[in-house]
Amino acid sequence: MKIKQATTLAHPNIALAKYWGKRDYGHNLPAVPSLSVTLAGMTTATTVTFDPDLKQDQLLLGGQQASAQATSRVTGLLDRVRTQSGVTEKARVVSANDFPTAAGLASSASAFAALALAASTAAGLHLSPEEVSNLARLTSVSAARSVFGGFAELRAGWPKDEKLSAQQVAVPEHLPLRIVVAVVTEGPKAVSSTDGMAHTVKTSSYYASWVERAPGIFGRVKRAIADKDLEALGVAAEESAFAMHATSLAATPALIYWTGTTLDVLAEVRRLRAVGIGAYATIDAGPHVKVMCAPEDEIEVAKVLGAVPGVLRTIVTRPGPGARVFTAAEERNQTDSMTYESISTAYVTLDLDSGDLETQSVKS
Ligand code: 2P0
Repeated sequence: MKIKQATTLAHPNIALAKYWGKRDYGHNLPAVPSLSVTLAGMTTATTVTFDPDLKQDQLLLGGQQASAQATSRVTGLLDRVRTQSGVTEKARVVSANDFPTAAGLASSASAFAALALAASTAAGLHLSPEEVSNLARLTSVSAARSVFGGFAELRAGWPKDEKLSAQQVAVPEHLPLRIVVAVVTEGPKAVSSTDGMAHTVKTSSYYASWVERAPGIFGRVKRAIADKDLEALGVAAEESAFAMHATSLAATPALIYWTGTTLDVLAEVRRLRAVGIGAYATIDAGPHVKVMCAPEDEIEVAKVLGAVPGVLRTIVTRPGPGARVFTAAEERNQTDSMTYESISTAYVTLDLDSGDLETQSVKS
């Protein structure tokens, strides 16, 4: 009997035009369009095995049994795959990140993009990338974008939408771009993205204005990418991030994802611009600052940000590939993100090492 198993790789993404807030039509639909860049160099690897001996779905994250809450989110996606494929077995899901879990940079985006592709492949479904993206989105909106490499957009949802998938707008090589991540805290954030945006939708008096303004900013981000215009992209991406955080700050009680170090890094980014270096900041639902710049400025930007008191370290990333089924031969050819050896090591350590489950699935 053929074993129903697949292993996949996926990367986190950073939204340049942010998604924040869901429609209330059901189906986990975003209220605003978003556009992101999928990152090379940080990888989630996930294996799904449908096993007739299992009584319930099992989830191992970073080598440890996951919480009931995390497992139930995964079961939601697996149930959709079982319904569509006719597979009835429960599944064992083993997932690990090759980036430090304690950095608070792990992402539900790479986790659910990898899971959607692995589960559907293991079940024998031959889904298109758009179908995988839709499957991932139903569990985590940002994951829809990580199915695609380079730059990917996801439009806002509308009342009749049951299916909604991201699509690629440009390949990774389209725009020479570096993103320097200034890591400012360890560990998971206090309020998850899902809870934070629900609270914002419910209580923020600025939410309506965010929903009205976001499509215009999205349009400018998209145009700047098409034009390969880093300055226009950076300015629009900063506006998107600040508008998203403004709507959260206006929630009751206020939702504040920043720390003092976040503001210190933002001041440094402005100082860099004042001396002629094209550096632009974006911040997700957490305190870390992600700074876009041209490849020739990455060393200087990383040096300056790394010297800000409170910054624990910097990580330099660039646009990377989308989710894909893991094959040893494919990985040996890959030079930019990660090596076959390092992924193999991640696998070997899965059963032996322990890791913090919750931080693995929390988006920074
Ligand atoms: C984004 N974020 O566009 C925005 C910017 C965080 C800030 O998408 O509830 O994990 O699973 O759909 O996708 C994080 O939220 O939330 C997110 P759910 P998700 O990347």
